[in-house]
This record gives sequence, structure tokens and C-alpha cells, in this order.
Amino acid sequence: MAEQEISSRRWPMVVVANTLPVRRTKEKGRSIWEVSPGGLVSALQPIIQRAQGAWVGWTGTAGRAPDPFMHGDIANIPVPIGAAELRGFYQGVCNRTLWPLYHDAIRQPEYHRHWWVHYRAVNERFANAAAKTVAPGGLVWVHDYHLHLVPGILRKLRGDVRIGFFLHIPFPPEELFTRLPWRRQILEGTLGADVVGFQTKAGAHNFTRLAQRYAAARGRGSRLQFAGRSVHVAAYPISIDFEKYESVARHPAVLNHAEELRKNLGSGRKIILGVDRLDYTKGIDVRVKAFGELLSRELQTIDDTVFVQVAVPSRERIEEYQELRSSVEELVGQINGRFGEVGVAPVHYLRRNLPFEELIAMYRAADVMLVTPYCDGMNLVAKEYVATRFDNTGVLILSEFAGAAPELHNAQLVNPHDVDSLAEAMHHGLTLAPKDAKKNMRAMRRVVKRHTVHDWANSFMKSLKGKG
Ligand code: GDG
Repeated sequence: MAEQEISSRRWPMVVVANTLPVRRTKEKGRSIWEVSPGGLVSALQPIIQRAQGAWVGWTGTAGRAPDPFMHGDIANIPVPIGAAELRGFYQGVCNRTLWPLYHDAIRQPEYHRHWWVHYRAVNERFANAAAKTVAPGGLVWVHDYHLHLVPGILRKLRGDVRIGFFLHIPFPPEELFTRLPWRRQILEGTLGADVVGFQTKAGAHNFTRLAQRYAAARGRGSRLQFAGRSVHVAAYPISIDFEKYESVARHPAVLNHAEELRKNLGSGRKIILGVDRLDYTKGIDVRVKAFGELLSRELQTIDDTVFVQVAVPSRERIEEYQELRSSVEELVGQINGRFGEVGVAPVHYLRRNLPFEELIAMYRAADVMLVTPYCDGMNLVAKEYVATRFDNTGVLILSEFAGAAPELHNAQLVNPHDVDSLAEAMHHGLTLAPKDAKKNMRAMRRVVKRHTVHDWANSFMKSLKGKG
């Protein structure tokens, strides 16, 4: 389809997210677009393809945007973001104001008026692009904290369309949210949607309260009235493509790779695994400390057990992330220095993004999976680990403060700030009777299998169409 035709066409279903579902890469020296890895893209792709839809988003590179293009059956509508805007909008309001504020303010959020100007301008640009892309009476699904103002702006431009908004991260309680200088604008912007979705009931509840208090919304439960319209507010917990994880985990090459990993890490040693973006919300530092505690209290020895932490580089330009990296690397160095022997490292720290099959092999190799964020919208790693344990083996240690905790209550739930309890939980996980571990894993697998990412997307779409 020619660029002109893509630009002038109107699409019945439009997703609006900070980034496009494709990214630039090189193939035989030629620059091409490839589908970005990740659950959101694979969940939304079939829905957009079925609906003949479009995706409005940023390419990931500052400056001019390329012309709209087709990739597979999806129309990609790039939105430009300039270099200064990127600092104010993305590195500023998104990652230094809203991200820390929404995650229990575990780092001090910063509020700068010049950042907000960029946040608003970028949101307007996304809303304008969506308004030009969606067909009369069509559906628009807006994603995440980068784009809180899009529903409100779009509503003014296109009163004929149905708008949904889903927040992937926690929505904070009143004590925190009310610090935000732009709290009214964020609430009113979000209330431009017909359906506002959160990961948990707590998030939905916080929003409902705050919308009544600071944005003149009225109503109760999941139905609010705002500006003469009805807004449905509810929890839609996100999930994973269970079958995909399970089938890759069963693949002989992946199982062989898992065996090799076990051999390389030392046969007979039990493996504790952590997999996270290198983010200060994920609890990596206390987790590493707790492993040191496990060794220093002689609950386990380095001959019995090894800890592997995969940390995917993230937001590396931001100071708090650089500090976190240094402190985690220092802790790993201290533990390896104190407890290691020549040829035997207690902690293996991999700061990189692993290829998908390798990640699954890691999940398969791990006896105990540690998912201990201080605060997390959902946490897909926990669900992915469960999906790969087709033989019902393995132990999941999960933070009480992950959005996944209510669904995965058969995990070993822990307070991620409590070093002693974490060390004890690791010890308990490593020594749990196989029949008890199996019972728990079986129960968790039932939950994840029954509610996949496809169910998540379908149930949100059903509400958006006004049918549920
Ligand atoms: C936000 C919310 C919410 C990790 N390491 C590798 C790798 N990963 C993949 C995992 C998983 C994804 O990255 C991480 O997802 P999470 O849910 O754990 O966390 P966030 O990135 O913070 O996501 C979160 C999510 O949005 C969805 O709504 O659950 O609460 O914060 O899929 O597998 N993938 C590969 N190699 C790695 O080394 N290939």
C-alpha cells in the first residue's frame, strides 16, 4: 500500500502507545523494520490484524519521523519526538516524575514546569495523529503513563469514537498522587476515555477516589460520570501467552540448553534466578544482599547453591539508574569476594538482554525463581516462569507488592524489603519437599493458563465495544 493511501485511509481500530510495535534493525547491511519483542505487541497484534487496524507511536529515534508504512497487516503511523522534547517528556515527566511517583515514590519524583510543557505537546501530537487515523465510530486504545492526556484531547477532536486507556504500572494512592502539580490535568485527560483499565483492583479504586476528589467525576463502583458521559473504571490484569512459553520450554534444544546451564553452573548446585530490567523498583539490591545473608548465616553454602541475576540494561541516561547499577555491581562484587573460591562464583550477574530461547532455558534451569519488586504493576516474569514449568517443578518466591501476587497467591509471598525473611524464604524454597512444590506450581499454572494475554486483550476490547 502506498504511503499516500496509508495516510489518507481511516482505520476502525487504532492502538496508541509510546513506541511502535516495530523497531529498526539491519539485515545484510540493509535497514529493515522488525517486530519488537514483548508481550504487549504479541497480544495486540492479532486483535489489530483482525480489525484491520493501525498503531500510532514513536520509532525510538529523536527527530523527524518516517512516513506511515505497512508492516504485515498493521499500518504504522510514526509520531515525531524532538531531542529537547525527549528530555522533557520521556526522560523528564515519564521517567523522573510519573514512574517514581507511581511506584511508591521509592525515588524522589521531580516536578519541572518546563518538562510538563513537553509532556503536553507530545500528548497533543499523539492525539492529533490518532484523530486523523481512526475511522468514524472507530475504537482507540491508548496505553500507559506516557499518554495520560491523549484520551481527553482526542475526545474533543473526535466525539464519535470509543476510547480506552490502560495503565501498565500501579496507580498510586491519594497520599502520593496528590503531590503531583498536574494531578487535575492527568485525571481529566484520562477521564476522556470510555473505559479506564488498571492492573489491579487497588489501582482502579485509587483512580475512582481521586477522580471524584480532584476532577469532579461522580458515581460509585466501576461507573463514573464525567462531563456528561459515563466512564467505566475496572481492573484488567495483564498476562502472558501461556502456550507459547510452555511450548518453547518443551523444545528439545531449549531443554538441552537448560541442562548445559546446570552443568556449567556446577552439577549438584541448586540455581536461584532473578530476571529483571535493571530498575530500582525491582528489588535487585536487597535480593542480592539476602543471598549474601543466606551464605553468611550458613543456611546454604556455595557448593549447594548459586544465584544468577539477569539484569537488562534500562534507561541508562538517568542518574538513578546509573546509581542502581553501581550499587548492584558493588554488592555482587562484595559477595563474590567474600564467599567465592577460585573457579566457584556464588553470584553470576549478566547485564544484558538474553535471546528469547536462552531466557526460557534459564527459567527451565532455575530451581527457585526470585521476583521481589518493591512495587510492580503486574510483573510478567513471575507468570512466564510458571508457564515454563510444565512438569510442575520449581519454586516461585514473589513479592507481596507485585500486581501478580493476588493471582499467584500459591507462590511463596515475601516482603521484598525484609532481608532476613528473604534469606529464609530462599532457604525454604531450596529445601521444600518436591510434593509441596508441585502442589503450589500446579495451582499457579492453572491460574496463568486460564487467563492469558489474549483473554486480557479480549476482555478489555469487549468493554471498549460496550459489551461487557
Ligand atoms: C511494565 C510494568 C507489567 C526480561 N529480561 C529479558 C527479557 N525480559 C522480558 C520478560 C518480560 C519483560 O521483559 C518484563 O516485563 P515485566 O512485567 O516483568 O516488567 P516491566 O518491563 O517493568 O513492564 C509491569 C508490564 O509492563 C506489562 O503490563 O507487568 O508491572 O512495570 O516479558 O520476559 N526478555 C528477553 N531477554 C531478557 O534478558 N528476551
